[in-house]
Amino acid sequence: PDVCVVGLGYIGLPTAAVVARSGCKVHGVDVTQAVVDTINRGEIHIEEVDLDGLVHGVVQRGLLKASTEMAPADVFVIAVPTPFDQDHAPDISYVLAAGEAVARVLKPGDTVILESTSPVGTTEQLRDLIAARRPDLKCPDLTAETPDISIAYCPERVLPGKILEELTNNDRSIGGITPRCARKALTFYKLFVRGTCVVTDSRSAEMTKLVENAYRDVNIAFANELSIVADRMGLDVWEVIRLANRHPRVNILTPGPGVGGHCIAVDPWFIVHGAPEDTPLIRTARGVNDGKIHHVVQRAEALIEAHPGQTVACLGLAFKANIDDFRESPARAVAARLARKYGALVRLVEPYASALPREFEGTGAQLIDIDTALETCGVLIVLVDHDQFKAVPLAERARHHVYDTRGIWLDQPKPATSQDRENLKL
Ligand code: SAJ
Repeated sequence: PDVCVVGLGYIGLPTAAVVARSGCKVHGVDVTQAVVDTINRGEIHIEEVDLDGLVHGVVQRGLLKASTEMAPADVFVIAVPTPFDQDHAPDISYVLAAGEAVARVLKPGDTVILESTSPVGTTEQLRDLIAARRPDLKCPDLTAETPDISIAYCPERVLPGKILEELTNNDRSIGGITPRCARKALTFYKLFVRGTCVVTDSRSAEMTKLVENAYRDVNIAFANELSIVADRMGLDVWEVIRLANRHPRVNILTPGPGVGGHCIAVDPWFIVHGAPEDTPLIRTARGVNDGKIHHVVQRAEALIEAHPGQTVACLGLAFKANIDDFRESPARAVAARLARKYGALVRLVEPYASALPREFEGTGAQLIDIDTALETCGVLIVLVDHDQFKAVPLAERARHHVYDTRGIWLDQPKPATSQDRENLKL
């Protein structure tokens, strides 16, 4: 089939490239002209392992073309952002705008697939919008026996840093407005997915996506809360988790400076917003993970003030290990607060950054490499578990005053499960 991918960001661009690699002609649509121009030159505007070579190849072979304009196709994949507002209410305006644009070019036989993380019921809203704009097309609902088009919700579940691998190998939920819609969407995913595609209805698939990230958030919150309790009790949280995880049915995740990224800290709010009375646990977990940043700042300040005049190296700004994504990063938030307070005493080590983010301007804080940090800084605050930091020899670490928020500098192995260690190993 000819495929149109709407939204060429972290999900849309890799998806467009993988679909094109399977031999389909792909038309990518993005509202930003610069993004379109970059892709049409065979280059990419985001960082992701192996994506540059793949995009270059499919653009050269004429299989992927980007544009700011919608074009007719057989399958439409919508992968636009769904942010939330100040009250944590989901904003699906980009999805609906994409739906408007798709509706204009739809023809009988087409399939429309929504991939954006969305509150429950969004796919039905998309169907209602298309039905209103295109009264000439019979839209799917459980009473229409032979609809002209199919509409489905099929969320992505790829891990940044492993997107291309997980895009093909992960299982997928395929949620149709009707079973027929699900079967049509399934045919499309079979073109490039090696994992199992499990068919369901659109509302269950929407909720499943939110549940996956809320599950992770709640479990990380448990680990983060334990780390705060352990600090108060003078216990080593890593030792406690390591021991507890020897129990065959206990599997505690890894504490850190908080939860970053664009999904786990956002998606739980979509559930809370849909059922505010019934979600005290999910809401509290968000509060615990956001609050961990303040705890880390306080502990770092106590260590810094216990060693007056010593220079401080904050190790890591990224939102997690071995990636160059600094958006919504708790490490960056902690480092910025320390830089504002201690100014030129603070150094930042981030192997994935070539310059410091704007909030560090004027603080006096400087970007240095890990070797310089080990040579010149008395206090080390580990904020990200980059491999480069894990490789620092034990003797070097012992010469410094260390606050290790990620537990990478333990003599013991990390307390996460082997599966989790695998997931986090990018
Ligand atoms: N983190 C911890 N402790 C842990 C695990 C993670 O502090 O034990 C922190 C990380 O450092 C990071 C944040 O949580 O700041 C999120 O990292 P992550 O690796 O858990 O997840 P993301 O945000 O990169 O990707 C998630 C994934 N969801 C799940 O694992 C359930 C991914 O599969 C989704 O596709 C993605 O969200 C998404 O797009 O929704």
